[in-house]
Amino acid sequence: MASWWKNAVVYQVYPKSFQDSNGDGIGDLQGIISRLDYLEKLGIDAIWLSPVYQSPGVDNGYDISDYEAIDPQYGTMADMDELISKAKEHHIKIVMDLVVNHTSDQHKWFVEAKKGKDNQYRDYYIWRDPVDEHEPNDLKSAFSGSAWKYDERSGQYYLHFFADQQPDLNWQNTELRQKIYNMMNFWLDKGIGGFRMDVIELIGKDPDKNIRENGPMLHPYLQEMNKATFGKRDVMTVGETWNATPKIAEEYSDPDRHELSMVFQFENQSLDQQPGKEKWDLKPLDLGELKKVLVKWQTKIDFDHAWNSLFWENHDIPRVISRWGNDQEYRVQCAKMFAIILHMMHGTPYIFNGEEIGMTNCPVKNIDEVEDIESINMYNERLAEGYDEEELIHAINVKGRDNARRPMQWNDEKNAGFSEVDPWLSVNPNYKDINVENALADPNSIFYTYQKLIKLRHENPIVVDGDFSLVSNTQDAVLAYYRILNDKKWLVVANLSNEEQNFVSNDQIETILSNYPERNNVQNITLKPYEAFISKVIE
Ligand code: TEU
Ligand code: CA
Repeated sequence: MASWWKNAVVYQVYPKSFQDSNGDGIGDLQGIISRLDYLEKLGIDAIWLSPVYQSPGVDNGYDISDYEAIDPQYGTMADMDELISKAKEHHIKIVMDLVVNHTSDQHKWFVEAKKGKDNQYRDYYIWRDPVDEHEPNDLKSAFSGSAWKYDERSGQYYLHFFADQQPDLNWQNTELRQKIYNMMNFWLDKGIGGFRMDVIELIGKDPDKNIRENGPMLHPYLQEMNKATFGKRDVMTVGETWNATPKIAEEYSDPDRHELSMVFQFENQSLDQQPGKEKWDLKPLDLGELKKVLVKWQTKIDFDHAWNSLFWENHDIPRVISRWGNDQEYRVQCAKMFAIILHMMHGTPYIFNGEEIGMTNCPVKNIDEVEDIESINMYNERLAEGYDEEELIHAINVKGRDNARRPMQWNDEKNAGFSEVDPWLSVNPNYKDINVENALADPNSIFYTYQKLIKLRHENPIVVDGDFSLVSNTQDAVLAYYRILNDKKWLVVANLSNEEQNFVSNDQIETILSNYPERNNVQNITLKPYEAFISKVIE
């Protein structure tokens, strides 16, 4: 079967922040439907829809209480069916978020399981007796504190790698696995385009051996899932894997192993983090290290027998131009540069909503302005440990998840055209300048760079299948590479920095796309801050 997802560009919609259609300050399914024309104009092939299932919303929908129901704040199952079919008319597939490492504590399985040790759902979750009247071991939650929560009624602890309202499912239970596969088939039968799999690397966990990610049963479970659900369907699957190496990414995506289409890897997320510490413990950025990681993931994957994703942003990480670029005087140039280098690499690119207009981080002054559970828990824990408040707010402004979750900026009207009422999370004040309406009206906008990049991929097999080859004799802040397919050769050159950089090559070129005036030679040139271009190498 031809793999459509190798030629595709996927657009992530964070539903709560995309478009409110009924004036309650919360984005919803009808809102997304109303923006399909816009997404078709951009040219994307699929939407990855962050969770819209029934949920108490402790972690914005990543705590699911019913996998086969739509949360009323987003609409109804009829709206969901309408989104799938209307998107299809716009040549867009809907990729659902599959969150099966854990459920909400309000899911009926957990409500039952809590009733007692002999409840038929008890073993769907992970329960352990106290050890010396304490937690069974030192496993930590990603959202601060222990991963074990004491349950008074039974005198046992349950495992939660995220919030305590997100109990971990016990994948060792065969019946539970079957229920999940049935649920996946329920969605596949609706004609969805596939699944993005939340923290899928955790499902092989073995808490007694302190194993979180990459447990021994991870790949067997995925092979079993593949066979029971999507294996024979023409859909894409992408696993979220914070701890993948190129070798592990190949294991997931080698078609002969019948697991997933590709994974997300996050190696560049730790480049601003002190070794062995947490994401909040910042260290200065080094463009050379960023380049190294980018190149590593292009060269250490065998794309003939594996595949991978390409992305800068999602709902858990800061805006790329704020983190790695300059979101002030060079905002437009650097946004286009990041777009160019990513979309010309080998793999399937993802765009996070707002990235295509260069939306930026949005700093807060006070913890009261923060919505995200991860930031709030970290703040409370560290404040109690004696950390400096200002330092904590700074870390939240640099790395906090609310940065990327601000409402989509559609125009310069009230609430950026996102909602008629005050949104659940306030809009970034820069919406007066940075918005979709302005971007569409300006032929030089970031939006049109993304549109052209998508078109280049769709029209040129070299972008999809060309080999990647690094131009190695450059400075750290310059990333230059070839894509090569048969007798065709493209050269991509980018200055990752805000200073001029030198670049030397013997190639004769013709520019295909650039973020500064076109170059007609690369003999010995001075690249402008964040300059980037794609060119055809001619004999
Ligand atoms: O993210 C997994 C995950 O590991 C993140 O929580 C990560 O640790 C953090 O965001 C970055 O520091 C997925 C979802 O994408 C995230 O939104 C959920 O909160 C989480 O799983 C639990 O479902
Ligand atoms: Ca709404």
